[in-house]
Amino acid sequence: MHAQNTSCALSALGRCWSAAVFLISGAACLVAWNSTVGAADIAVPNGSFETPGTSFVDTRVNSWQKTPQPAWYDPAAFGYTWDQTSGVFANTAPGAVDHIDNCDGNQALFLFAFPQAGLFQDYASTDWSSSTPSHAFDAVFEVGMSYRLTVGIIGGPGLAEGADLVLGLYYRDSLNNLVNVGATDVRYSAASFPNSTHFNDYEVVVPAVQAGDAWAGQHIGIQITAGSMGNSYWDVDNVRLSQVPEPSSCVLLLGGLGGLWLARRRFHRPA
Ligand SMILES: [Ca+2]
Repeated sequence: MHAQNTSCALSALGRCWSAAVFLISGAACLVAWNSTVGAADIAVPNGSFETPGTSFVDTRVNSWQKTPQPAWYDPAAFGYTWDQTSGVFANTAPGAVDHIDNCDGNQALFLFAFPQAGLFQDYASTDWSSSTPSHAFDAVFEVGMSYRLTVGIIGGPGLAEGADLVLGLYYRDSLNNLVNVGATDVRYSAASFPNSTHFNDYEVVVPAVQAGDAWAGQHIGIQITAGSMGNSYWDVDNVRLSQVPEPSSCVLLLGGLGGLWLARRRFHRPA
């Protein structure tokens, strides 16, 4: 009788211990989850195209590297050097007919709608000021994190219907190719861009990085590239990048502990 009571007491203690582990783990997960959500913005150097400062336009764009001139492009035929296909510009004064009403800061980027015209930035990229990478943008794709790129876009007046602009998050493979992990094709229509004075946000979302992904631990790259001939230009501003911890690891842990707890209860339940 005494031995049976002792056994019952130990069984009850075991159930309490399992419940305590489950609850403590759950609480720890929730604390960790809440403490990280919303606190993971990644700074993008010159993501708002505020430098170099200009009162009109400047084809130099700090911190961003321009795509190389493609073989098909003939500056004489188009009347612009390849370098002139993108640059920073100053917003006009409030009240002006072409004033952008939600420009972040005072400047933004213009990009001609010429195929392959664009800019990119990663750990190994350069800008107009030096051929040596500054390594200022050093974020990497961390396992268990998902990534969100948000960019303000304006389609310029007269852009051809269907002209596109590609936003991408990439890594460099072993051959130094820029390989998109996620991309969004922004396609112009008069309906989706009813004016050229207000930025619309577009996003690229990369789901939680897995340990086996080729980009796990690799430096993050951002690219903004015109996809087709559009007979006009795009404006770009306020490039934002954030990382969000994948909650499924906590959910899986809680699910696993909950399963163990239930199994243990069933094991000790009298027949
Ligand atoms: Ca800006």
